[in-house]
Amino acid sequence: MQFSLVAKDIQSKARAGVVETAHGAIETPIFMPVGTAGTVKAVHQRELKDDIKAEIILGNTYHLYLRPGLKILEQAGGLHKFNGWDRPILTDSGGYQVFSLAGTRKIKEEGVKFKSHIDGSALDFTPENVMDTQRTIGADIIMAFDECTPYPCDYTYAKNSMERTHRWLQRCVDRFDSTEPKYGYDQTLFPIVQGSTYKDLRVQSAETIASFGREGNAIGGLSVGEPAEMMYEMTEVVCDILPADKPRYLMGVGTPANILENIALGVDMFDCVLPTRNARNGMLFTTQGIVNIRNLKWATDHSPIDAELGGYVSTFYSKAYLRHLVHSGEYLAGQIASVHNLTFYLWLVKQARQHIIAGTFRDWKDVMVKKLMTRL
Ligand code: PRF
Repeated sequence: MQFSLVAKDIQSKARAGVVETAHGAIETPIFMPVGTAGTVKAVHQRELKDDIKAEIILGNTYHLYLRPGLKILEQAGGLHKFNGWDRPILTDSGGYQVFSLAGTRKIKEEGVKFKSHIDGSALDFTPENVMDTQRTIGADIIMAFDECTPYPCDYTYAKNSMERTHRWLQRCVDRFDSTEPKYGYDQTLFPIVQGSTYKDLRVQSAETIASFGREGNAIGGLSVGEPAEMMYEMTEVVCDILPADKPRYLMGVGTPANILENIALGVDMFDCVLPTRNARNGMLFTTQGIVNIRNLKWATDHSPIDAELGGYVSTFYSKAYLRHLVHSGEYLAGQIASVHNLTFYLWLVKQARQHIIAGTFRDWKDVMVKKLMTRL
């Protein structure tokens, strides 16, 4: 993997860059649609490419390990071959899903023992086997096995957990560096900064993570319920320490405003279920603000979902029609809303990139943050 910086904003810490992987290039800042189980819910690969213009998608080790399982993924020749997405893929390690989804779990130095959320069977994730699993899934970028602490989290727990995450990282690196890719193309391992909402822990963690000298770095443990200002404070502390010549990935963030504010602090990559999950509940992110398409006020609005955004579904279908589909419980509602929201998220980061290159990012961002979070 290669990263090159294309431009730096003069008014903020925002950057524009290019990440090159074995499955093609990604222009940063970028948003990665979440495809937990090897599918971005309700969206065809062709729509992801042609309409949404996604450049990289995310998969989850935890879900893919449970279903379809490693045997089938290996038979297929990896996840790219299995789902037909021939562009870059990043897999999260399970370090978050185990803590958010799994039932009873026991965290030990060796790893985490927990029960499957599907059939209750006993599972055991260790830094080593999570590296092996991600080798088999075959993502271009794979993530270290970490613990994402909840918010709030007491200092002692956060410190002990962070230190264990660092020890787990050493084991991830040892395993990853002593194994080969399974399908003939390179993979790269990103470590994850933790440290909850404590500045001194974030500094320690960022310094430790940077010292591993990997090709990219991630920031975890944020957007777990803390106030947005606290998240920005932590992101800034961490971005100022992580090397400038490597991409920085903020995991599981966020709203359009969160994304723009974190770009301004030096983050390059994002993922979040928000655009797709909220789409399935009738919440649309548009260039004019937030639309709850279930509201009566849209019943007679025959204008396009988002004329300014452009793109196929957002200009072809009207708000009134989409509202009708939602109220009728039609499958197409979730499909249209998901494609729309993702098109919007990809448009947003592309606009950010263009403004960074033009040197107008911060002024544009300040206007957009207010506009995009207005409820229409
Ligand atoms: N760790 C991992 N995945 C994540 C997170 C984390 O801390 C988060 C936190 N927002 C989202 N996804 N491995």
